[in-house]
Amino acid sequence: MSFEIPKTQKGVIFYEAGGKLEYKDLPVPTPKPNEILINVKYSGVCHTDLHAYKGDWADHVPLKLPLIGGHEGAGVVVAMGASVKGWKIGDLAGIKWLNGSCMNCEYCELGNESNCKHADLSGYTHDGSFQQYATADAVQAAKIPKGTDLAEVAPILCAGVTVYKALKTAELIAGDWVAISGAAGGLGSLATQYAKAMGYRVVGIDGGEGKKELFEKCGGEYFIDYTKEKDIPAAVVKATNGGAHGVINVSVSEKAISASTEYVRANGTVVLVGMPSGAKCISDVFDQVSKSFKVAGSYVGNRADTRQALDFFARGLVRSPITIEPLSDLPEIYQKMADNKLLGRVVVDTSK
Ligand code: 8ID
Ligand code: ZN
Ligand code: ZN
Repeated sequence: MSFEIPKTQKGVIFYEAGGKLEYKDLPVPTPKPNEILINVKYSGVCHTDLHAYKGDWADHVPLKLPLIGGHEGAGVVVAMGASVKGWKIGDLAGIKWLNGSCMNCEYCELGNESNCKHADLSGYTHDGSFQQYATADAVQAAKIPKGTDLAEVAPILCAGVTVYKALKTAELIAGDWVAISGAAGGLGSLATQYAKAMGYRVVGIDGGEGKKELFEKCGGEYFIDYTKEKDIPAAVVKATNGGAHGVINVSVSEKAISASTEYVRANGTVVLVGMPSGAKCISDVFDQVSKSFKVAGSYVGNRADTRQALDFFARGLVRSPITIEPLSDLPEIYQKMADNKLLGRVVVDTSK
């Protein structure tokens, strides 16, 4: 199998953080010896892409500029560098946030590649999936089974993997209560489904039009609307008869993150996933000691987490709650995301 590769393509690029998002003709990149070239068909739009575009995290990790964002890309391998192993032209491949790492440090050695100091990030330090042709490190690119719907699988590549790993980090057992703060967003709507598939009971916190319906469609059991409920910790403690055994924080709200330390059950785990710019998680020390709960961070997942998260999807245990929009509409999608108006995940079609 071989593909004709054009010299130019469409993509969305910006030249400075928060600057104009330009949908235009861009050169098709050439894969390095260790890279595959993917004809990206669809890409999920993660809130991380909006943080990157706004420069929210630039003090922590410098942003590549100019930048083509996107890190939930699904497409077809159309070319590859000379040292690539394990891929064939025509295979389906996924672009993830972690595009590469040194594979040599103590973190990489143990499979904690996302913690590598030399991590290369798609749509942040490496041009990502908001273009029709993107390069990806052959070791980190995700293998997508033949016949998979590429629009539906796209959000699994970041949102799915991340929440699956975060749920593992909470160390729950079947029957435990897990609270998901931000339950009807891109990560939250998948977290609810993974949690249910893993045997947990889900209480979801979110607010706004249609969020309760989406949460219940995803298998959630008890919904709390943060725009209506005055005392969220009390409401979670009541719904779970003593507090959630685990909390997955996927909201983009500093206040909601700190509140989760008030409704976690004794000996439970608060997992931090959402990263509002400059946020602090405030936990009362007396409460944390006397209730002996943990606060843990969770950052995407490794290659095994990716394979396992994709397997849940392939078996139909989780479905992507997607709306498909043209790539050229990315500025409007970011605006709706910033205004908290999206339900589930938007996936962009790179052909439009
Ligand atoms: O590896 C990681 N740690 C990782 C991976 C991927 C994404 C972290 N993230 C981060 C993103 O950078 C972002 O900060 O997770 C966060 C959520 O990403 P997302 O799910 O892609 O965002 P979204 O679709 O906009 O969903 C956010 C939801 O939070 C709700 C919103 O209504 C929305 O449904 N929410 C907000 I904002 N404030 C809330 C509050 N106070 C709230 N829900 C409950 N209480
Ligand atoms: Zn993401
Ligand atoms: Zn490393």
